[in-house]
Amino acid sequence: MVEKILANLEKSNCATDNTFLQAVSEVLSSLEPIIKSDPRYEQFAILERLVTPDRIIQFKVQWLDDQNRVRINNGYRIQFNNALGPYKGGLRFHPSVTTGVLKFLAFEQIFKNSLTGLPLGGAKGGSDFDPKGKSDFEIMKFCHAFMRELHPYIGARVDVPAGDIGVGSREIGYLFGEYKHITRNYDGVLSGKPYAFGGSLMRPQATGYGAVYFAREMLFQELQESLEGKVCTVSGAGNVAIHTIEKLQQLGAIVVTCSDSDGTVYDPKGINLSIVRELKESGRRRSLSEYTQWVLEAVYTPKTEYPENAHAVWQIPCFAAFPCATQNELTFSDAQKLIQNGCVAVVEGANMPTLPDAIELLQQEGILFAPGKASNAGGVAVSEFEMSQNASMEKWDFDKVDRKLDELMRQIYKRVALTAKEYGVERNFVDGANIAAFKRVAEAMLLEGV
Ligand code: NDP
Ligand code: 2IT
Repeated sequence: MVEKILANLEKSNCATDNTFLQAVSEVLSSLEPIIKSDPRYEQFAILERLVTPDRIIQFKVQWLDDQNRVRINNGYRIQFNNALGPYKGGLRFHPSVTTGVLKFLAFEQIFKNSLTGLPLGGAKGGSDFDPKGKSDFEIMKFCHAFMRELHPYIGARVDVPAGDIGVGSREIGYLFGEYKHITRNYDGVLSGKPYAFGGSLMRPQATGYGAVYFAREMLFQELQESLEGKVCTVSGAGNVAIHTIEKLQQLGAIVVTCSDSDGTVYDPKGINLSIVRELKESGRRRSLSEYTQWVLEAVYTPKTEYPENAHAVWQIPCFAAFPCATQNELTFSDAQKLIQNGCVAVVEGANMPTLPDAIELLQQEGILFAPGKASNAGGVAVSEFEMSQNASMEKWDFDKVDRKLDELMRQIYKRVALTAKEYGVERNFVDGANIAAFKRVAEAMLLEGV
């Protein structure tokens, strides 16, 4: 049955949708053993319905740049599945955004949100707009134009977008400003808002901190190991990477790498996060190559030096690796290098950063592999905490949110590990995550009817 669904999907989706097909294929192969266990799955076409988005909204975004020239971008929102709650998922602003990429992200989001145990459906959206090199005023004008088109489709109980690549609290602030202006409705229609008006404490930190909480629990339960004193490698230099590094350092780990779209920094003494923040959080994103101006012993490797499908970050020996940049950034040869260098765990902060053959190899070699839909779910979980605070007009303190996040990440680990064990694939956290997430969504779909 799984093969038939995949074949149909390949026919009905275009060639550029390969990341979507990659995500679906991974999930369906995990589900193969359980699909026969309940005849209702086939009878009510649960799989076919699950791989088909509820709707794909596409719109034109037209805006004026600082020279008053007219600019046009494509905008999207993909509402994939709302069996468990309002559609929920981030917005990505990056030139590589297409419906294919957003379909993969929205599809993954259904399962991630299910794993949190919270009432959230799955969605994703964004634009091929490139925020790099744009002035603050241009970002504001673009966000306002984007929301002018998006606003009819979202709502606090309908669909609640948040941030992703290229979208942080500044962009969410501008998007909210326009939403309020048009609708005169001051509700929690977006999460990841600035703390000054409706945002939750800890949302900026949540994805990275959550990934480290997941790693800590997994390492303790599986290997009775801690992160203290251990060398870790992190890719990316954005929201998720920065907060992953921050929490790892707080727990006593030595993080020796970070990277951006142009290259990788290796700092054997440990990454100086204030420098990374200075380069990456000051509005316009500067290149990490500037890091070596401050730290002379650090080595910067431009991306172009790694032509053979290998990435500089994963060549560095480490105890645990945290891919936190983007999809398909950890390849088979990277996995070989990690294994050769004695790495014991790979924990995904990004969405689908590891290629399927690399995952298979890591698992075969007994490396603990935490899939993003489990280990990076802390971000969307704290988004839901923000929705709760907005709905009840409350403000929770930092410690409360942090405690709840830590507890939730431990629960996700437990759910995933126990499910894997229950289905005879112990320590296969990919299958554990896909099966546990699927069962919750499928049950809701069955109870709600066709
Ligand atoms: P940011 O925009 O803050 O940072 C993204 C980082 O990845 C930057 O360092 C960027 O480099 C690099 N990057 C982006 N695209 C590419 C590319 N095509 N090739 C190489 N490097 C690239 O995004 P986030 O940190 O928010 O997101 C990172 C990952 O985490 C994504 O996969 C996202 O989907 C996922 N995620 C994010 C969550 C969140 O709450 N923000 C929640 C869960 C998952 P440069 O600086 O050069 O642009
Ligand atoms: O991939 C993700 O989980 C996110 N970008 C965050 C989604 C959210 O709604 O907070």
